Amino acid sequence: MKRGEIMSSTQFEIKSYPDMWESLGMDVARFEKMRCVLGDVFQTTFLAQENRPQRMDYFNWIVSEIHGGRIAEILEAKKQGRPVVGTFCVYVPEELVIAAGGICIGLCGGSQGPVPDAEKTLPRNICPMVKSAYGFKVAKVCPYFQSVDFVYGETTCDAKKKTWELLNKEVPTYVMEIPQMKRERDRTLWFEEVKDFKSQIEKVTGKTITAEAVTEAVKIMNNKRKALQRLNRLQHHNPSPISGKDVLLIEQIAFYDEPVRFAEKVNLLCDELDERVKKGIAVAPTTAPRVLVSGTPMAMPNWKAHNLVEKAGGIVVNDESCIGTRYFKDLMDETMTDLDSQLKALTDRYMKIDCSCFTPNDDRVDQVLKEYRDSGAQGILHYCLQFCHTYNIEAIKIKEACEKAGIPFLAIESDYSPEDIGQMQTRIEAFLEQIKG
Ligand code: BJ8
Repeated sequence: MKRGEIMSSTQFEIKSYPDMWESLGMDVARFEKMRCVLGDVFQTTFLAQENRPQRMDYFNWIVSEIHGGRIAEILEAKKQGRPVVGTFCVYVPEELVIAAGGICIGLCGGSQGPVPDAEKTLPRNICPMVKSAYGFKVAKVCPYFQSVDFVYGETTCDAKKKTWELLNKEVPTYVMEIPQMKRERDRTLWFEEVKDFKSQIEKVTGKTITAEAVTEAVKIMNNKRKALQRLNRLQHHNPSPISGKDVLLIEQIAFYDEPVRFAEKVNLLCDELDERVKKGIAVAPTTAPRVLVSGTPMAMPNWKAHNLVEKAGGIVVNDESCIGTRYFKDLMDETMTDLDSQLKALTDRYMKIDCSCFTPNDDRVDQVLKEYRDSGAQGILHYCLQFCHTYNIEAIKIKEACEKAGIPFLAIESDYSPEDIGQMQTRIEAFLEQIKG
């Protein structure tokens, strides 16, 4: 199967690369089983949708090669001496990795599979995203984890920052301190951390990051973010030319794919969506309840909430999370030409991200309401991963703001196990009924 060829649901499989996985020191037998399960879930969740845009074929292809073709590209880059850096948070500035000629890969775990492996060491009552990611590494069932030169964690939440100390025994793990407030003194600290991040990348790679390289990297990342913004605007159209599930999938792929190619493919898809809008081709009727999903990020393959909303006849029209708008809503100033100004502009750009680990974080409440209005949503589903205290508590403020504005609101706390699907389905169906009035 060549990239971009039309792929029917019966042809789909996630490709197997046992020799490559063996060479990466993976548990191949176990990973084979996970590959098959993922392929089946992808087929029923995505390929069974009716009337999908044809240019989703590229993203299907990426999923089919997610453990092979993309890994081969990464290993080839490594051979050329380009650094491969794993990250877990959108506060870590990708631009500097790209400026060093490197590849940045999001390693957040979105699967229940390796959670029991993590629970042999980590407490059970912490965030599933952290357990999943750690489990992927200790069980040796993630080719990305096995391919990175080092990982860069951060101090956003307690579960993450303490897990980095353990992860460091498995793979070199550096940590960026993210302050918890946004005062001038916090900006000063953050700027120092951005400079340290740059120095660390230079030290590990033996390369000096120049202002010219940063300029180029900023353009690459801005173009990628602009493409995602365009997709987000098209998703807002009523009737929607693309499902919320497909948009989520693309947003997840953004953390794995090569950024220039990815932006080009997203723009090509958006051209098709523009045509669909003109012709009135839609994936749901105008009467379908329109839901904005807000909260904790959903790492691949966490498609649970979107799947339930759309199976129940609703449509997800916006993702206010770090997989969604928090990742791409802010662009970087491209006018800076010296390194000091560039690093300051990078600090400013990243400080705009309104994660609940900050206090106060009222900008996020305003942003959620803004995205609600911009997207033409009719209700807000606050999705929180279990044991994520900051998002869970911040949901109270979002709920209060929704009550004040008369916006239907539903808060769901979930993990990656299938056990709560029935209960979630009932609550989501009732929520959609409430929206319909
Ligand atoms: S900027 S949302 S990517 S920290 S969900 S691991 S916070 S316990 S993912 Fe996040 Fe950066 Fe914030 Fe975004 Fe901890 Fe909460 Fe789990 Fe979280």
